[in-house]
Amino acid sequence: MKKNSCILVGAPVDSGKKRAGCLMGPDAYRVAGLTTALEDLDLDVQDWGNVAAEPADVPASLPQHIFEPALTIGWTTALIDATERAMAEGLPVFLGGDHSLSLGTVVGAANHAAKTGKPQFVLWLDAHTDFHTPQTTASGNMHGTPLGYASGREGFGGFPEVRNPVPFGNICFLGLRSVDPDERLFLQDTDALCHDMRTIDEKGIARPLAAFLDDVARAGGALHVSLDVDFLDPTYAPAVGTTVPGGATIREAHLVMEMICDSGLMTSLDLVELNPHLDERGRTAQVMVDLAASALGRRVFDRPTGVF
Ligand code: 6HN
Ligand code: MN
Ligand code: MN
Ligand code: MN
Repeated sequence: MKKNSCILVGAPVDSGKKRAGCLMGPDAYRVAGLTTALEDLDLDVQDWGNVAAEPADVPASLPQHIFEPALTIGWTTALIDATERAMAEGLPVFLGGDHSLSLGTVVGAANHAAKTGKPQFVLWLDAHTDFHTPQTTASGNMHGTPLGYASGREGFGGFPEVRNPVPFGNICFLGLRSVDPDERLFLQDTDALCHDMRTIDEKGIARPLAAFLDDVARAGGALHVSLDVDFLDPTYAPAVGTTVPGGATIREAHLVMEMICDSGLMTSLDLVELNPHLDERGRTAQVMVDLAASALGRRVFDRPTGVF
């Protein structure tokens, strides 16, 4: 029987915010043993190496306070293409890189889903909603904008056209605890599923996630999962520039990954925002590798699915 193919795509994107270091992320995941961890799950693992990007032209319509727009447009173009190519061959795992890489991966995934006639869904595991546009971001950091772009919000002049915007109602957030006023105002008028840490404290993490996975299954959808290091509490995952206290525990994060795996719905995965320069003896890289392994089948014991 042909093994399931998992394709590692390095995306050393560092242009999405001012603090440097995420460009070392792909190598940190490789050094932490991602390939072996996935091969141990009997997957066929192909490492496609790192994607490269060329700076692009920046139109005058893009606000002046945007940081490194030429490079971020270049990355978006390159990653849309890499994502579409990888998804034709297997399940891509994108090794970031800051979260601006998801301008490319989510749009590329949605283009692939459209080709196969499936609706695209997105699970965003993050302290932040990353729903800005170049006009609403106060920081000018494009890592705060990938879902604004992929859902088809206006104002991304110079970036590739979004042919298959992800409907707001197909987006589920888990772990929110830092949402800017403009993002909140916008999202409140949409049907996006916004689960903050209070919801998780009150209901547990399994119930809101199970409900979303049921939606995806019922719709026959493709599921892109984007795991930002700052979804986790900084005590477990210090290697990120945007730490916010009060995040998910290791066990909550593994449960999320295990439920995603049991659902059989995940079609692409981002590992983003790891800044190895801020890590302690590689422990954050290791946590992210372990979480990726859980999402792709690592188990202590097998158990029947559908227990939620
Ligand atoms: N991330 N909302 C803040 C901003 O600058 O727009 C923080 C963004 C964080 C980005 O989570 O990848
Ligand atoms: Mn496919
Ligand atoms: Mn993020
Ligand atoms: Mn974040």
